[in-house]
Amino acid sequence: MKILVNPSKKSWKKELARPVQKTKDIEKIVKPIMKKVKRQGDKALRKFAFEYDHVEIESIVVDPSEIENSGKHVDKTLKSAIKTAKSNIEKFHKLQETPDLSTEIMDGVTCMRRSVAIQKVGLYVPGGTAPLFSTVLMLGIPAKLAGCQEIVLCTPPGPKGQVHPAILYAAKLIGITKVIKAGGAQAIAALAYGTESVPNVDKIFGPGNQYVTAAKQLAAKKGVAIDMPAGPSEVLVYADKTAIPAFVAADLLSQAEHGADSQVVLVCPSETIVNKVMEQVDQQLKELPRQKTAEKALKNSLAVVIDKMETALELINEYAPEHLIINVENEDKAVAGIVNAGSVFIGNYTPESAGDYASGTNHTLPTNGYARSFSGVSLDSFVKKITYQKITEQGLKELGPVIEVMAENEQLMAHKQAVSIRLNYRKKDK
Ligand code: HSO
Ligand code: ZN
Repeated sequence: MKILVNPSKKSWKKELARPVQKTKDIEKIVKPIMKKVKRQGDKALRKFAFEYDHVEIESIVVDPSEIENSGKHVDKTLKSAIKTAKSNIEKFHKLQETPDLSTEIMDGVTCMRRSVAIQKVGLYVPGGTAPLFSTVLMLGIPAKLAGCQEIVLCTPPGPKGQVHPAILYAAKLIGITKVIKAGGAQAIAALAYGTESVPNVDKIFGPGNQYVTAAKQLAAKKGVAIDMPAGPSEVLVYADKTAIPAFVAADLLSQAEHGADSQVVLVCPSETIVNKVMEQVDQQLKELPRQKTAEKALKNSLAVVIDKMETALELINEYAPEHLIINVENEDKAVAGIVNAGSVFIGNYTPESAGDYASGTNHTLPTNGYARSFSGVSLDSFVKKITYQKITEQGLKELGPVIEVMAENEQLMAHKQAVSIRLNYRKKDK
């Protein structure tokens, strides 16, 4: 990890740049995959499962009985943990429901707004070495709460052509019945275009590697909505002398182990604290099964010494981390000063893993600086808001002249006429 001491503001952008992603090269690989799925449907999915996942798959769709019986293959303590996490995530996301709005704006002019579920959604859940069953909860729970009619879950098949039982178990608890054995860009293509077995959807959610992300972006160009442009995981820890170095190191490593392209940043008011944390990082790293991955991520990472809190907050806001851990004495002041972050974790006893799994907040968050303008996934991501209005004859008498004069000045006479014809209707009759 590189260490910077009071770097000049001018240098922040360059020093804090995320590892570059070569999107052009990736698109070149992803486009033909998507085209093939569009043309050949399930046949292409089977072919890609063989090519990329090295398994022969007869049925792309997981048999419902397999979902139903998945609990038999999941350890008891894990099942109970998943249930607790589910209940917490449900509680927090249920709270996010927005009430329908209705108000009489002027006499006889009523405006309303209602949240309506996006009808068909596709959830992508990464598999492979780390089957992210937690992501099933993070996406499936708000989708169900929102009332989405069709929920399709895609996840790559494991070495025996099976889906990890914990993924199926989480799906079962939520009530997801359609699970598709497909991963990578081909899964996104199936959700975007539809195949014989996979219904096409209105919006695609979920994290994934660079191929999945590129495919989602291509799908977005074709008019399918996506949750956000996801990138590699990141965490920024802001720690002072009140932070416990071993805890800080563990938090940095928890994101570093996600992938070689992940980035972690440590911001401290003094170099002494940085050194203490680094010592802990070295020590804890040795014990990690994913040591190699974490080591690579640490190469892209840095520690920044900034003595003044105001300046530190300015840097954090400019970086706009996906996850921000605040471990400083005056935490209230620091929290209040944050305007750009995906999710904030406050105090010594709030590890980022809590939000990844079980506290209740969502772990699908904006990376790569998108936290400046994007929110993480929430119940809102699964609904759209429809507005309604009802104007009475008397109401239009009031409001009509306002519309008429505005339309006239925009020189849109048909717009004006749509009002005038109504205002004059009775007069003519009489
Ligand atoms: N930190 C990841 C989510 C995750 N971590 C899933 C563990 N499992 C992205 O926010
Ligand atoms: Zn994580």
